[in-house]
Amino acid sequence: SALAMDMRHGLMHGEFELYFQRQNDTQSGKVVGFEVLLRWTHPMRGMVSPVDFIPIAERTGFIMELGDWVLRQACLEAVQWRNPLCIAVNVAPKQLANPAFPQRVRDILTETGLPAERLELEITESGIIADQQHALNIIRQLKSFGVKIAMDDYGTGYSSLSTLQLFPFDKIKIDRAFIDNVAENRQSAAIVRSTLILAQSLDIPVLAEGVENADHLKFLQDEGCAQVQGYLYGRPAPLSQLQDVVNGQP
Ligand code: G
Ligand code: G
Ligand code: MN
Ligand code: NA
Repeated sequence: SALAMDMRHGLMHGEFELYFQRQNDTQSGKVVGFEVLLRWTHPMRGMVSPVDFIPIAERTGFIMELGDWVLRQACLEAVQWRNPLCIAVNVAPKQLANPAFPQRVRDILTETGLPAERLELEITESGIIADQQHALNIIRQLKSFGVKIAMDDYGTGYSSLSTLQLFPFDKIKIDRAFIDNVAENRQSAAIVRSTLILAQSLDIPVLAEGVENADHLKFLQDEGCAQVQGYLYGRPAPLSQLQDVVNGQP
């Protein structure tokens, strides 16, 4: 498609940019890291959402190049910060399935000098269900050199108990669909609570996404959710707007 061709051209011409969204400790309120979110400003169409271009990049295979660029760029940025905050980078299923992926990540860390402990990779269930053993093997390699693995969009897929038991996740990110109405909707509240209890029994910290207001935060504080991310703390923003956070007094 036209958009697929434009993406290739756009990557070479600097049309892609990284935005960063804070992740905060629920109790102290302190920033602990950022999720890295890709943005594309198309010369004719303006801002194109990743919801629209990531699926195309996945279909065409361009995600391999694009994902590589995101990872490298994010590490290059983060290594320059005065405050050694973590970065969480989204990894598409096709990237994760690539047997060369762990070595690629390792090379990027070596090239950029970012300590592996500062990098977390966010993967979705669709990235691990096709071939569980293969995915597990790749995840183990990544973890062997210190990279952390987060389960993204938790609750939207099968999210079965066996998935959580089989995969050595360092974090579970509850999808924002469940946080949205957590204060009013008993079903959402029940899902969030049971996820927190389950994660606690497996000793995996939980981050809640889409925290937009004080009611959301209060609920998550009361229920013992470790980390929060959402508009209450900050929208995804370019690094130029986050200088006080990454380079200021910690
Ligand atoms: O930034 P926003 O909340 O609009 O992102 C929309 C979707 O695009 C989310 O599901 C997010 O995970 C995905 N996304 C954003 N940046 C990247 C990226 O660099 N790689 C991949 N694979 N997905 C991304
Ligand atoms: O799918 P993933 O969790 O990777 O993507 C996160 C998406 O959620 C991004 O598109 C980001 O812009 C969006 N987002 C982040 N915080 C909030 C929030 O508080 N409310 C809403 N509605 N969306 C959010
Ligand atoms: Mn994510
Ligand atoms: Na998510």
